[in-house]
Amino acid sequence: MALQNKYLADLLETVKKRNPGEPEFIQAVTEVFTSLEPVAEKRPDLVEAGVFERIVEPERQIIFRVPWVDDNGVQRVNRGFRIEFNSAIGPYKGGLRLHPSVYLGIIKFLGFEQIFKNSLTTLPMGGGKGGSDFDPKGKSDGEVMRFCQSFMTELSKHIGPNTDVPAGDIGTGAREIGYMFGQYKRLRNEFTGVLTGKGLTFGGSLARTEATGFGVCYFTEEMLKANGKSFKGQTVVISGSGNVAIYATQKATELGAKVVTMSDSNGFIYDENGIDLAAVKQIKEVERKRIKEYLNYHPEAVYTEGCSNIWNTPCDIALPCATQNEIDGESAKKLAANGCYCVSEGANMPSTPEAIDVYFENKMLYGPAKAVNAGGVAVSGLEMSQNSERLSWTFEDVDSRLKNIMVNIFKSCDEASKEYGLEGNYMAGANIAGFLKVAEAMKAQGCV
Ligand code: NDP
Ligand code: 2IT
Repeated sequence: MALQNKYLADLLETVKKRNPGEPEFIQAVTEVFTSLEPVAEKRPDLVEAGVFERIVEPERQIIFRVPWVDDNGVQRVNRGFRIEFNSAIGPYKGGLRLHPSVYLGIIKFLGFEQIFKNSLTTLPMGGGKGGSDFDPKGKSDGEVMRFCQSFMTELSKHIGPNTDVPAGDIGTGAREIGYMFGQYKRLRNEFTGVLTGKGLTFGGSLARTEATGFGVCYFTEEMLKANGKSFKGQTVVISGSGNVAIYATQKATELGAKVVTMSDSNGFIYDENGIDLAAVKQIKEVERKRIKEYLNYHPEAVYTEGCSNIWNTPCDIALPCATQNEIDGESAKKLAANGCYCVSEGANMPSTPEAIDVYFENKMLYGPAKAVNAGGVAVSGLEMSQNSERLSWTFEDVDSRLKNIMVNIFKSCDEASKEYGLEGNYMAGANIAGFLKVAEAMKAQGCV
């Protein structure tokens, strides 16, 4: 649907012209602008302060060469990125994605989303994102280490505990963060909380590993509760089998649901008895193998090659936890036709605009990524606090703060949706609530 507000429609055209060949970034801006139309009408002061123009332009974009030597002595070159998008409410904060599909448009969409997500957490964090087109899959530990050291050699010039604090994302887990932290410490001769998602022996926070997936379920449970439902007894389809998917599966199961699928980029497994998470953890976290291996543990389960048919699986609730645009309009229609009444997003922007239209047409409960998956960065914020005071909190303490934050994020989305006459549209609620805090800060700080 075209934008009705002329000011935002014209600005979107400018954004499209200024950022050619970046469809994911344009998709993210279009969605946010669609939600912000009533805000632009109601708040001419923010229009006058140039907040909309400034918020779509990254404060700084860093692109750099990452040379490294593979195990055969061959020189390799990847491209590194860090987009420092917005520092109105705190130091730039956001993950690093290592995946062959990474290019400027992916990092910019993720950095843009991160601004609003971080604002929703209520913690003082600006928005940023980075990464590289390096593919950790099939690389030895030594190769991953040499890549991470080279990547950090350049990145270290731009980040710092009060400037920009990266973390994990697709392809970047505890191993990669450890290598990067070691290199930063060596280069700068300082031990600071410059990265989050660190190992527990050197400043990491308990519950950071679980945070995104647990947070997905805390938000979703709250959304279900507000609509007279709960996870109890529900059949859940989860995509992905990485950090977010694994801990979403664990928490959904603890809350009484039966999770019947998980996937990787090759295909998906269906286990009608409910996923055996110990087997998945062994395959993915320990052995770094493919999800197909699940059949070695459970021959009665079914493996299907390819990812998209996962959305044909009948379910009550779908939690996409793999990657952007993994649910298109057709997949969304299949979900709806098979009785799915709730889609809540663990991955960043997993639904295409057409899929989102289908959710609304079918009156499904829709939890948007920037609210639903904010638990990861929220606990990153708590890791920063612990590093600053040189203390570590217990698992229970961090987990209960996480839960509290997720409950409040749902509340903010719900209230903003009601205030703007869009009750039940949590996408609009998340975009509006996330935007307003950043916008007020940008206005107060003047034209910077
Ligand atoms: P991981 O690297 O741990 O896992 C990613 C999972 O998604 C893997 O199963 C992977 O399969 C699959 N996947 C990745 N890319 C594709 C693709 N192009 N097509 C199909 N499947 C794919 O990453 P995370 O679990 O950390 O991240 C998952 C999502 O959650 C991402 O969108 C990320 O941005 C988002 N997110 C992550 C947070 C975090 O704290 N880690 C916080 C908030 C959001 P394969 O192994 O075959 O590549
Ligand atoms: O998308 C995300 O929010 C993340 N990958 C986590 C970012 C962080 O800084 O913990």
